[in-house]
Amino acid sequence: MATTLKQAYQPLNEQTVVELAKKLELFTDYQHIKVHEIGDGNLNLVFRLIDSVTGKSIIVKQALPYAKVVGESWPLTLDRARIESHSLKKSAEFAPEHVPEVYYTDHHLALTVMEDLSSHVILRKGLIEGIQYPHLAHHIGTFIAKSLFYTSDLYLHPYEKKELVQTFINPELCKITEDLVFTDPFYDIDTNDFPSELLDAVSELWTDTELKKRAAALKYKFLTRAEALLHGDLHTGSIFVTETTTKIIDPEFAYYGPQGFDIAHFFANIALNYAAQSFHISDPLKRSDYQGYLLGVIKDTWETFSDQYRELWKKEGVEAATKLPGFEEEILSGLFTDMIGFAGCEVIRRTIGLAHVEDLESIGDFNGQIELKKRVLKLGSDLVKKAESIKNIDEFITYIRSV
Ligand code: SR1
Ligand code: MG
Repeated sequence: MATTLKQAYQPLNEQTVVELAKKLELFTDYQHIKVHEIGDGNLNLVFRLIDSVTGKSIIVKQALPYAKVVGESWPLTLDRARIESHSLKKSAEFAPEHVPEVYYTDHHLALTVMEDLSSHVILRKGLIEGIQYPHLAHHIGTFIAKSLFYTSDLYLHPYEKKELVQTFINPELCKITEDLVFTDPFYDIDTNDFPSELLDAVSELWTDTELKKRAAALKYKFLTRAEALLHGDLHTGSIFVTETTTKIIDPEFAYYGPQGFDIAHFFANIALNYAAQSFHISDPLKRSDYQGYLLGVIKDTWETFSDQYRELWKKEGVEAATKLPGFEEEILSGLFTDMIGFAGCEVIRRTIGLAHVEDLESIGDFNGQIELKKRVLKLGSDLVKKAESIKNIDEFITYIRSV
């Protein structure tokens, strides 16, 4: 494969991406190459190239200089492609089975050539269809434990850790989260998006000073705590699954932040699916079985995560503090409390903020959807305000069950 293109940035299309593949010698023959733009996210172009004779396929992902979800009026740094490829490569050092392999990156063109995961489906879609993934909890718990531990001061030399903090300085993408997750949903700001039928419920949030203070405190942690390298946007649309494999994709929001953030976003999105299943599955027995599965995913993910984190701490911790008896429990308990609050913010913003989730939006019964969203907002608000008093994963699950 050629090593550098030295080309100025321009957005690719289905023709120019083949030219690029030729220059990079990604295939040996181009007669039977088929190309499709398959990006359905908010921000990027994603091309799938396949040789229809050999079956070999690859993904070329390119950042656009604006947020696709809004349009060219919202400019957005191309540097996120660098962040994404660095993050995928970092994760491949300790969890290669859970990320797509990166074949090539070009920071000028803001692109990454990577493994095609078309044999997988986006977890959010699978969950909406009511499919169970038996290894999901174990895989996500493992991935998060390793990501947090191996990129933290517990394991790295402080110089190495600070170098990584620098590599992953990601101000523009962090600002999106700071605004869309922690600020806008709590104020009357025009990025918010909800039907007028929700105005009373939303106004209650906007006038709840305690809620706003708690959300501000969580935002402050997001702004200031460089604890470990995060994915930064670990919702169920950032996870590819099959029955046996789990791949985490799209880490363009990666940065050094508070440890409870990623697991919170995973749990919040599972909780949103749990809520939506009251409408997606009409048979009460099947519904209760599936909702039980979802709560089991939350419990098993937390248990896998905390067990593995403790194990890594014990066996591979190098920082002096890792030798202090009981200190890991203090850190885990703080992480747990942060996690509850972050999950509450994510639940709220996915209901009334700029970026919604298909789980809720695909509910056909409009009045039912509105009533459910009111309960979801109450859940989010409770989680943010009562984070300190929720002491373990079973209590967290009890809150979700009440939605
Ligand atoms: C303008 S980006 C909107 C949302 O999409 C991404 O996936 C992040 O979740 C972001 O908040
Ligand atoms: Mg994404």
